[in-house]
Amino acid sequence: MASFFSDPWALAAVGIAVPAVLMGKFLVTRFFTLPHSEPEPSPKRAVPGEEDEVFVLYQGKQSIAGPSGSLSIFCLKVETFLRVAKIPFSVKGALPSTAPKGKIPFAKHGSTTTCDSHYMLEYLLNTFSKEGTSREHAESTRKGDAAGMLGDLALPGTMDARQLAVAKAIEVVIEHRLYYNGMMLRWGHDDGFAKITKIFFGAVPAIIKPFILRMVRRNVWDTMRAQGVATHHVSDVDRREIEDWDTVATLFETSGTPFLGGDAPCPQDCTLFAALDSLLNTPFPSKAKDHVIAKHPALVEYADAFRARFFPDAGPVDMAVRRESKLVML
Ligand SMILES: N[C@@H](CCC(=O)N[C@@H](CS)C(=O)NCC(=O)O)C(=O)O
Repeated sequence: MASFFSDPWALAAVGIAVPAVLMGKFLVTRFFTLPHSEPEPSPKRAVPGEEDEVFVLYQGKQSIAGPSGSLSIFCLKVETFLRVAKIPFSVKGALPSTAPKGKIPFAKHGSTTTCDSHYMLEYLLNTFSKEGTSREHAESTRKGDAAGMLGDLALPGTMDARQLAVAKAIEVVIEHRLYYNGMMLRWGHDDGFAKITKIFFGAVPAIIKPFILRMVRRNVWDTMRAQGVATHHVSDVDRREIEDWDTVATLFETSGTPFLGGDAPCPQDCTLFAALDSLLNTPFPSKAKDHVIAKHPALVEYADAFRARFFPDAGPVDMAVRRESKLVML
């Protein structure tokens, strides 16, 4: 044994072999294996007896009332829904790395965990609305709600098929197209990323900051590449974003009602509000922001009125942030 530790060739061989094996294992896991656990189905409603527990929403620390505004449209969508539906809730800060499925928001309600804003809203509707699957509980606790309503929310069952289809189509445009354009603006381009660095990584110690920044930005870049947006020049991304907002505006304006849900907001109004607030009231200038402000005043008025009604604690819109525009990139 003594001779092994005194033999420089043996030590060098171990010094090379151990990192090589670890690196090989990492590469095989990272690039050649699929996650083998089958995802569990989303819970559809509260466990009986747990409906009265407080619903806890885990989301990013940047809140609509904070200096940088609502940075995650998915988190803001769920918080908006809870406020509109008047469901008691509390909020806790979380990072994607601590989330059960690697993304925020997620939620805990009694012994039940829900991930993904879509399935959270489904769970909340089933648990709390009179029309939901937890009817007995809802009827006993939400007597004050008018028929077809949950708090101030119009339930999907009150909407006609076309109205509901329009609302859902708008949500798809927002979550699967516009969201990624915003991501490119914030994480892909250097000006946006400089702001993201200040907002998210201000507290990271300087010595490890460059590595953390590169690692996280690289991860986000992989997502944007897989989705496709990162393969395009900024001018192409901008043009498509503007087209998408025009589509949303046309569908909204031609509906002839104050909300997608008619006279009251429906679940997809929460998504539309979140996307507009995130576009208009965060410090990330873009051509699409300028375009919406100039060409679609009805959308801007809708977002501002929604904010004033359901987020009075967020205070008035910061017009300096609203006016900050025409970022020149690349
Ligand atoms: N479909 C999900 C999307 C959630 C999502 O993409 N969240 C982002 C923050 S806005 C996230 O956690 N990203 C981390 C990652 O993808 O690694 C939902 O509706 O909740």
